[in-house]
Order: sequence, then structure tokens, then C-alpha cells
Amino acid sequence: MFDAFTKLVSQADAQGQYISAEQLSALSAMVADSNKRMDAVNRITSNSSTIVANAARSLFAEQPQLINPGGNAYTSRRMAACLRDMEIILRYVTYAIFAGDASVLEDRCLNGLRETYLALGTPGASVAVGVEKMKDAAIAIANDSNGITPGDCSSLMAEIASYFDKAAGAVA
Ligand code: PEB
Repeated sequence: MFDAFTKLVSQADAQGQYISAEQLSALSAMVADSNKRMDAVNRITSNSSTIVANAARSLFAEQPQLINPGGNAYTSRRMAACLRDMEIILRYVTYAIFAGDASVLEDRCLNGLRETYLALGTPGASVAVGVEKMKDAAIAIANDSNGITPGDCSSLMAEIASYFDKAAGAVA
């Protein structure tokens, strides 16, 4: 598991090189913007139940076969497993945002997940739709400029979107 710093150290070490000036300036830009990052993590974390519940509701409205008899979220046991899966994925995305690196998400959540869903007969494409819905909700919440000092959060939001896209792409 890496963060933005240890990832660079590992890459530099693999090549037997010092950290370059460009790498230092990229890291220093990240540090300068870290309050935005912490705020985004905090906002997504404290709204996680809403993000998961609304994304699931919207997924089931679009794909009602999932909650009809025989569907993959039919019976409360499967519904609970589905909501739990979405919560797990969202939690790992928040870790990736915090670390500024996707490796925790990849190694501890996405690795083997497609195969798990194949073995369970759970439709990965539907999970991916749910993840994309969480992305939209999370970014709307993290990027809400009401009540905060306005600033440019576009690159952070793009980074956050990329973690959700990675998760969706890993199971679709
Ligand atoms: C992944 N999900 C399920 C299982 C596992 C995971 C390992 C099997 C064991 C169990 O039921 O608990 N676990 C989960 C995860 C990590 C992990 C992400 C990462 C660290 O450890 N059903 C739907 C939707 C979708 C869904 C499309 C969006 O209709 C999910 C939610 N996951 C779903 C369902 C099951 C499941 C299990 C329904 C239960 C399947 C079954 O038992 O029939």
C-alpha cells in the first residue's frame, strides 16, 4: 500500500534515482492543497450512508430486475450484501483520496473482485453502475462551494472521479 510519497520513493528506488525536481514540485503542490483533500474526505465520509442509499435506490429504480424475485438483490440478505459492498467500495475510495494514491483501493478491494462477482453470479456491470452513481453523489457533495472559501478544486475532483472510475472499471 502506497501513498503519493511512498509511491514516488518506490519508483525512484526501482530506478536507483533521487527524487526529481518535477516530482518534488508535484508533491509540494499536493501538500499545498491538502486542506481541500482532507475536506473532501471528511465530506464524503460524513455523508457516506446517504451516498450509498441514494445510489442504490437509483440503481434499483433503473434495474428493477435486481430486486424482483430471483434478482441479485432480492431477499434482505442479498440486499444487505449489496449495500455493504457499495459501502466497502466507497470506504476504499475515501482511503485512496486521503492517500492520494489508488494502491490501497486496488490491492485491498478491487483485486479479484471481478472474479468474486463472476463466481457469485452477481452482475458486475450493475455494481459498476452503482459505483458511478456514488461518484456523482460524492463529487456533488465534495465540490459544493456553499459555505467554504472558494478555490479551484478541479484537479482534486478529477482525481476523486478517477478512483470511482477505476472501481467501476474493475467490475464492469
Ligand atoms: C465482495 N460481495 C459478496 C461476497 C463478497 C463480496 C466476498 C460474498 C460473501 C458475502 O456474501 O459476504 N467483500 C465484498 C467486497 C470486498 C469484500 C467489495 C472488498 C474488500 O471483502 N447485488 C446486486 C447488486 C450488487 C450486489 C448489483 C451493488 O444485485 C452485490 C450491489 N454482493 C452482492 C450480493 C451478494 C454479494 C456478496 C447480492 C450476495 C450474493 C449471494 O450470496 O447470492
